[in-house]
Amino acid sequence: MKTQRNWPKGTTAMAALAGVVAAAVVLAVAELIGAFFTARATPLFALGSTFIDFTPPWMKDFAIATFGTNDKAALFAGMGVTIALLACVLGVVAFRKWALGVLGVLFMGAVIVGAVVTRAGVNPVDAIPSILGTLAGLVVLRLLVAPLWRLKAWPEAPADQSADDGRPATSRRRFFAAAGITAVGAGIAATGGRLLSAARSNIAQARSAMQLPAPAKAAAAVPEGVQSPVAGMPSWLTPNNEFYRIDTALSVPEINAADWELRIHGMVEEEVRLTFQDLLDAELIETHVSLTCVSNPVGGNLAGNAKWLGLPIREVLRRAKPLDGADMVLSTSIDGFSASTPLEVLQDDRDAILAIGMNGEPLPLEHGYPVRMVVPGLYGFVSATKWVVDLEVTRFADSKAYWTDRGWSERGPIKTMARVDVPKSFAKVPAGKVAVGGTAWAQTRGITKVEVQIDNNDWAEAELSTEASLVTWRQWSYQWDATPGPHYIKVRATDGTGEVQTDQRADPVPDGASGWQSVMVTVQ
Ligand SMILES: Nc1nc2c(c(=O)[nH]1)N[C@H]1C(S)=C(S)[C@@H](COP(=O)(O)O)O[C@H]1N2
Ligand SMILES: [Mo]
Repeated sequence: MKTQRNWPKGTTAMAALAGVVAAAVVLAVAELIGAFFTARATPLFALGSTFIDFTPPWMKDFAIATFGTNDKAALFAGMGVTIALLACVLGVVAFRKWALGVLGVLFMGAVIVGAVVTRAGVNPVDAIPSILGTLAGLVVLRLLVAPLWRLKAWPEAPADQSADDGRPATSRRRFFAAAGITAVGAGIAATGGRLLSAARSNIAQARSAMQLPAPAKAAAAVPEGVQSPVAGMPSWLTPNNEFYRIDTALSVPEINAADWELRIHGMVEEEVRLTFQDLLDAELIETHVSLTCVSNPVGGNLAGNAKWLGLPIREVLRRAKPLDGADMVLSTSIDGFSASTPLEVLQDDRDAILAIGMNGEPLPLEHGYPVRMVVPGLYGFVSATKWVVDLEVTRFADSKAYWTDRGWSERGPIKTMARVDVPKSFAKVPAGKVAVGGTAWAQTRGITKVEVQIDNNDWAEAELSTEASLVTWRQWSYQWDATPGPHYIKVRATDGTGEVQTDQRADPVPDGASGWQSVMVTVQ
């Protein structure tokens, strides 16, 4: 049977383009109207966040290994391509069978609305931008597809039709003009939406204006010599803008410090509520602590060292009085992320804190403003909850944290790790004396030795920089007499318990990577 697809060439491509323009309108209108709602309610953020929540551990691991801290940009790019492809299909479907196209668009709209309303801290009214965006997209799709239908009718139309309306060339011109104007309009609406929501948010301004109180107990002075003398080493103290960032938040939660409240509840004698003012008024301590991400591959740079200002969590727990049998604190962020931390770790003298300051400034928004947890010795995924609003005293047997539900471990003590920072992998260096430098960490146990092995020679002891504390990383350096040719530099650390870093290779999933880093360099 012969189909009656006698449309001029290119009509299907134009229909696909109509779909893409309509999708752009959906997103742009939602973005513009969304400026008056929570940022997490815009379609891209909601869809992306939902996608992240359903990401299996191997894929998260892959994304971080491949894109590092650019994983979010990669996600947006992937989403953009997927949405554009779906939009092409919907455009063609709408052109062939309008009713089916409408159904498809409404289905996509429903998916977006579903993603929006299921985000933590999002209200049903926050669906309004997505609903209006979907309707606007539907209208645009109709307006763009209709002239294409006239193209289809053209070959059978009488040649003497007076108006040139419907003539392929005219229809085509009109189509591209309409599509172009709509696309530009969508771009303006989207940009306007971004600017508007930035202008409406005064959280960043409130943060810059905030004065941190002086600590009741200042950090121990950093001794001389913590910085390795090797040129090109990262700074012992990581500046805030260079501190690695890892989280599931596609848009940084914006919390008004004046509205912030922390609820401590669950297996406690007394429920406690803490305001930001309570924190400002409390006896705060300052402490240097190195954070590490469980997703850090061997040799990776998902670790940082900062001076934190905050209230020891044990003080808060002392007021709440945990009940017998409790062994875990589930901390939850305003955006739904959660971490399971052993109760005793928050009560011992390691100074786990509710931090409000980072390197002398209020926490940067992306590092948890106004309040986050900092727990020495544990990977971030089980301890370092940013934008924290809830502490539930509970039991490991009763509750699971965000990543534990996704195949990662329920506990996460940091594994001993040594890293080569200089020279870089695959570097070319001149023969002779080569300065090798790196960083090692084993928070709460400390680093007592770092050894370097060139090719298969004997292990040689590196020179350790001064140790600041057991909960901060330690730099090291090594003088290497390099001979021409390709060489491998291997490194391993020994922690304060005398245990040598294992050479047993393990992936980050489920509880952190292990193994020795080996760096290939070419000596010329
Ligand atoms: N709210 C929230 N807090 C979070 C996370 C998150 O996804 N959401 N990620 C955790 C992980 S896995 C790590 S390694 C640290 C990283 O903290 P940083 O981004 O300040 O370096 O934050 C932790 N706190
Ligand atoms: Mo992490």
